[in-house]
Amino acid sequence: MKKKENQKYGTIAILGEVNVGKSTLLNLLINKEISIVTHKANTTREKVRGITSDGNTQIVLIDTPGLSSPTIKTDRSFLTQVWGAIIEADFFLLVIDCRKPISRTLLNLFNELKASVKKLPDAILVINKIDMFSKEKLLLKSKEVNDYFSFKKTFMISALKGYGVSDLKSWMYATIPESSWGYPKSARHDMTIEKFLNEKTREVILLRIHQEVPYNLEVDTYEIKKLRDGKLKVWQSINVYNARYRAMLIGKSGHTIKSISINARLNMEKALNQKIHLFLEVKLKKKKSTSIELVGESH
Ligand SMILES: Nc1nc2c(ncn2[C@@H]2O[C@H](COP(=O)(O)OP(=O)(O)OP(=O)(O)O)[C@@H](O)[C@H]2O)c(=O)[nH]1
Ligand SMILES: [Mg+2]
Repeated sequence: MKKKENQKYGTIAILGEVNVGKSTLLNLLINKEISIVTHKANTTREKVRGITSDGNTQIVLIDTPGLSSPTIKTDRSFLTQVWGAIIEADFFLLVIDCRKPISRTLLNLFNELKASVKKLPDAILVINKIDMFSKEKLLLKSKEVNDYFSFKKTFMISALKGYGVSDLKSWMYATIPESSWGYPKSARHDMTIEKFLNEKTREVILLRIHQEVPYNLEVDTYEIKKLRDGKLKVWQSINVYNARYRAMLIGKSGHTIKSISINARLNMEKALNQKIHLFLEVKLKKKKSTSIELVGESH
């Protein structure tokens, strides 16, 4: 894209432990639900880029998979994705849940950041979920975390209720460097339509199905057809590697898959603002090593 006068453009990575509200914050900052949110840990599996443009400034926010405790064996690619996002960013937001004590996972992260030989972008601490915590304790929390790692700035917010987010937004817009934009003004994310639709279905599965099943499947949109009347026909498969998981997803008399399909379609219609015909099936695929062996559910 041609360099334009006075344009500001930058990238901000959002990282932190699982379930702290990273995706909720991304959606709030770009004012669109592009990254799926559930009460379960490890909802985000791959980096998601959200884009917001306002006035002369365009910001790319990268949502990353949450870091989890060493007792949870997650895919190594999660870590690679988090570091990739840090390296590519102009600064990064470390989001923490104000109610949680500082964990070994965070201490490990601080040590790795300090030991990095690469020059890293400035770190901003975002203390989230302040709607669930007392004001007095928040100041102590901020001091405690800043004693471990020196953050350039600290914000206290509730991504769910929107508290404190306008301060964070103003700071971001003021801090983004001068540079020409990377995307057209209308761009809101960089996902393909297929990936976007896959995630809408995965969100419903995470909410509907428990235990390890949602972590051991992939949703694949393998065909999309646009009809003359503007409706979209979408064919998706949920690929699983274990016959037991297939049976759980289908449910008695196909009850479960039917309900997943209806809710996924409604989500898609809401997000895209158009009518959709969804054809959803569960496919049993050949064995693949699982990426998550133990997953903690937290609220
Ligand atoms: N009370 C409260 N809940 C919040 C807040 N922000 C997020 N949540 C809730 O926390 C849960 C996790 O939110 P996510 O945005 O999916 O968290 P995440 O950090 O992206 O999680 P992973 O993708 O699993 O790493 C959801 O149930 C959110 O509604 C907040 O400010 N206050
Ligand atoms: Mg997430």
